Amino acid sequence: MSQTDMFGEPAQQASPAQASPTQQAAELRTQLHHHAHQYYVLDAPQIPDAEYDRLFQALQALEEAHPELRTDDSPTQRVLGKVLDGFSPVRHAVPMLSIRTETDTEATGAQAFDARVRRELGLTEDQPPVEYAAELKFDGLAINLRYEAGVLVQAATRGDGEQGEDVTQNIRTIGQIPLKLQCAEAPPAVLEVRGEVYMRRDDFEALNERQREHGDKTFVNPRNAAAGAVRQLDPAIAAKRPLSFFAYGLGEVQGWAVPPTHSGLLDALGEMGLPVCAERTVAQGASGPQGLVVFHQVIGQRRDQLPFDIDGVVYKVNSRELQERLGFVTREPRWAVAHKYPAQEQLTQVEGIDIQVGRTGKLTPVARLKPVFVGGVTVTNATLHNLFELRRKRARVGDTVIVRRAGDVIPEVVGVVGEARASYVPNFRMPANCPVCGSTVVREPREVNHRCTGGLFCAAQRKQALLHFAQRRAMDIEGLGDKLVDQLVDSALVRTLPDLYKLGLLKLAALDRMADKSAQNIVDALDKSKTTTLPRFLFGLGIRHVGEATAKDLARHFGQMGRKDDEQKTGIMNATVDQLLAVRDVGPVVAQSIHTFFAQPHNCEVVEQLRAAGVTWPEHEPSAEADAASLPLAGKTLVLTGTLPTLSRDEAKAMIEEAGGKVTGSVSKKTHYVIAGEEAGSKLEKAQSLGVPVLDESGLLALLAQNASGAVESANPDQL
Ligand code: D41
Repeated sequence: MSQTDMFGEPAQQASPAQASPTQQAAELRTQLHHHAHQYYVLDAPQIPDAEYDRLFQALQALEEAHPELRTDDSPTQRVLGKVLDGFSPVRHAVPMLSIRTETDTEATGAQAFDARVRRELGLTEDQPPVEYAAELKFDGLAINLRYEAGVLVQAATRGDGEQGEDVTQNIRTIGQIPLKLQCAEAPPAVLEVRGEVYMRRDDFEALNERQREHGDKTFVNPRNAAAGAVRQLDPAIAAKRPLSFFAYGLGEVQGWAVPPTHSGLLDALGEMGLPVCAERTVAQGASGPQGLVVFHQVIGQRRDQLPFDIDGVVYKVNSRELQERLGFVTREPRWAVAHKYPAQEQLTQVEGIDIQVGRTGKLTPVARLKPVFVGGVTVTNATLHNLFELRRKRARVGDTVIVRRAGDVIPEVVGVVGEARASYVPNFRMPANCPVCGSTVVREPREVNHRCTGGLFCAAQRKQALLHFAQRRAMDIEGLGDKLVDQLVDSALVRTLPDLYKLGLLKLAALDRMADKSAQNIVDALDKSKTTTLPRFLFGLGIRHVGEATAKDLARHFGQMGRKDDEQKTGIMNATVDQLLAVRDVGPVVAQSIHTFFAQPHNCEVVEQLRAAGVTWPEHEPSAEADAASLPLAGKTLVLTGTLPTLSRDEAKAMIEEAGGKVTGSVSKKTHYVIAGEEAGSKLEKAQSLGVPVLDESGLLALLAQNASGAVESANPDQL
């Protein structure tokens, strides 16, 4: 919501002519508080931004004309001009406790907590289960908000728990934090709300993007960015850092009947206009702690999809009375525990920066790291992507860096901590020659990547090309992995793809550490791979920009590989750029790349030699019918979720693709249909919230049958 300094006309409906300026100001504030809550907290604005701005400017004009009407809780007073010299200390009325943290990765953490609580309460097995509230553990910084008579008067950091710092000015700039509580009755005389200030991941990305544009320093993660913003001495700068807040507890309270449960407390705080996270649950009944175990698991699976970082979940005894009976030890309540997930970020040292050469010759700088356990695995190296990323992150040998591994993504170096280097470390440079084959390294204009020009002369590219050819989704040569490919290339037994089929038992068995049985398995796998399909073969060739999907499209469109010496000039090998452009989803870059590939005699030679070695695939005549545009699901994007009653996921996917449709992993406004089966999860909810049509299996079959008359007869594109 933009809040400009411009003075506007006071909004008519908000300032009836007979009302006094005091009444007018009060009315405008009420409206503005309400709409700010709708916008920032509920994410459900009821009026356009321009209308909000009009109300805001009307209030500003009124306060300008009558400065005595200005109040601390006025929405005009969020950003105050003064730059601070430092933060004043604040003694907390009630100490800010910390929370006991369990880092064990066992799902049983909740059961251990329950057992401890029951023991401390002196409950025996035959007594009923204790009720628990479970919530997220936000990765931000703890803040105490002090409201007096419903008005925000102070915000302080946790500090050492006894004494923190006064960060009121900066906290006031957070739109989500109400300057005034919404209370049906008289507001509490004193209400201290505790919670976490954090930054959403999208806000963090946008902030870093802005910082980069202005040549300012970027932040390593949302937590650091949030902490920096809260402790920013210039509130005008703090106001530009997009922060958010979630409430999770109380400090001092006077004149308020605190709800008897933690879940009730969070509900009540929500009703007062404070942001509380909806991702929470109450585990009650006989299953008691089991509900917490499930919560921990479910949230753990969805962690990467949340819009903000969390580092665990928190379990709390729900009843206030029991909380009081349990009390605390050494600043940690006995009634709460944080159950952490494996950290997604860890600190470690860069021991070196290596260069990896990929299949297409791309040089990737990779940080060699002191081994560190992160995201559930031990990481020894992490990509730095390219020279520009590396420079941007300022990573050098000897630096302490933050390594992140979220979900299944490749570990990466997020940034460097601290500036001080023990001694001068030269800036990293890309080598002028490929570290593997010595060929010249180039960087094309406007490209960020450096490339080795050695092509298949380069052993690194050869190895990657072989691995690409052998992978499951291509020729599926079982047993031909990293180690074997290294051996085959290093011993010069294999130089080109066709060499693989000349290996034979004797040569394989003669390799180091190769048992006869294993050698036989490889021979069998190679034999088996010879009977393949056109899309697999095409994909396996490793033509730049030709992934699995494009390979399928090409196979469907052309039906045949073709031969260079064919007078008719049919098939993919002979296709002109224009003919290639007629294939669905093939644009100029892809078309050019395919054309260039087959314009190289050595590439055509490879295809011929593979054929000569016995590699075969079924072909068909190119037909207009086979053209994608005429297929029933042409141009449609579908998402599969849950378990379908009769079709496996792969079968359903193949049927959709064969009908010209695309299957993607996530639901968006652009999704045409979601096919939902048993136990469909968040994708189904998302579809419903976006109004994307949802079909079950029979709905899918009906869709496929609709105008299947026009579709290709043979079916699986994989078996063309
Ligand atoms: O999300 C959090 N980081 C979080 C922190 C939470 N959800 N609940 C918390 N509850 C407490 C008690 C039990 C003491 C009210 C906390 C914290 N404390 C906390 N975080 C840092 C210091 C204290």
